Amino acid sequence: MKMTMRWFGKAYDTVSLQHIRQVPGVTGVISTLYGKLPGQVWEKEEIRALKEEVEAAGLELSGIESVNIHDAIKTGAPARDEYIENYITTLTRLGEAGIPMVCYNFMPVFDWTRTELAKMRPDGSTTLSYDQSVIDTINPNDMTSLMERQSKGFVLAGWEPERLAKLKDLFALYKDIDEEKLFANYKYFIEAIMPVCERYNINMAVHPDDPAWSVFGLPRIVRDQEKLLRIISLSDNKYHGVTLCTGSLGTNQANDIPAIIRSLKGRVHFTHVRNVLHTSPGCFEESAHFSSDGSLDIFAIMKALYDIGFDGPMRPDHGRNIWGEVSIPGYGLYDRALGASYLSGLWEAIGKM
Ligand code: CS2
Ligand code: MN
Repeated sequence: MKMTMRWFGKAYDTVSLQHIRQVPGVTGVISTLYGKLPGQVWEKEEIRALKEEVEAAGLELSGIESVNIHDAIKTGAPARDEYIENYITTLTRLGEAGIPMVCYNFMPVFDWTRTELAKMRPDGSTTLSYDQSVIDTINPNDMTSLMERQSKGFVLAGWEPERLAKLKDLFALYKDIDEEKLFANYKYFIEAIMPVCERYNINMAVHPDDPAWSVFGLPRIVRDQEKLLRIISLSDNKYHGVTLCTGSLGTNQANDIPAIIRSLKGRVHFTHVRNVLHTSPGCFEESAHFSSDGSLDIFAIMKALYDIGFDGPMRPDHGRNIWGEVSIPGYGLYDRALGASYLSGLWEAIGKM
């Protein structure tokens, strides 16, 4: 396992590479070209500059999160081949730069979905939370403004205002898309990109849907053991794998995450480890990483990862905002640094057991 932290780039992040470098055990960052829209080709020069900047700070660029997938690909629209070509060009350039892993998701319209971005916890920290009853009563059109209102002016990954401005058209695109069609379109995409991944040794790591169920009637397929195994079976190629995000899969209490990890041996290419606290049915908040603070057994999760020989990048996922820190919601320095240290500590202990 390589411990990393997510970094959004100098222009967007409140956390610097120098800060990340000082978190014990962290050797790399996971980053992206944050301004890119799904479907846009990444320029060689931009990739090189990002890599050099990270390396100049004494860190490794351990992977990209995310290279987002255009909705034409997810819906199988006529323009998909053109967008797949663009995706392959970007992967080729990332491969030439030696990037070993690319994270992406296959969620229709909305990426991660929360109803509150700064819910106050008893200890005075704030965190991201989700309440299904809020989602059930609002119009999807209001979702973007709900998020925007709470974003404190920061750009939220996966919530590109340019894309979501055309929400009506987006929903129209998905009108006839059910789970089966999504699987078929996914297979078409993954088969098309595997040769370039093989050529450059790029592990592709699909991120689970968050929360792990359908929202606003849109199909979601990356959400439990059965579906993850079906996704893996779309291609025998070992470069086709998953981002094991415990916080996303853990939104559904029926998901046995250690069992899921064991069933995906060899195909877990990236891990996001964090905890969630279930407060009532359909409601949860993001707790501190410690097992004792949430509903997940983080030790059992780390043990399962250790047992399957996981050797890819890991990162603490969203953290709470603590000690008065103002940051991109979920992406402050302090709580993620505590999370990274806790996870590194568990890993060392498991190794010595
Ligand atoms: C998620 C996603 O892990 C996360 O922070 O909230 O935004 C994730 O980065 C994407 O779904 C991956 O494409
Ligand atoms: Mn995640």
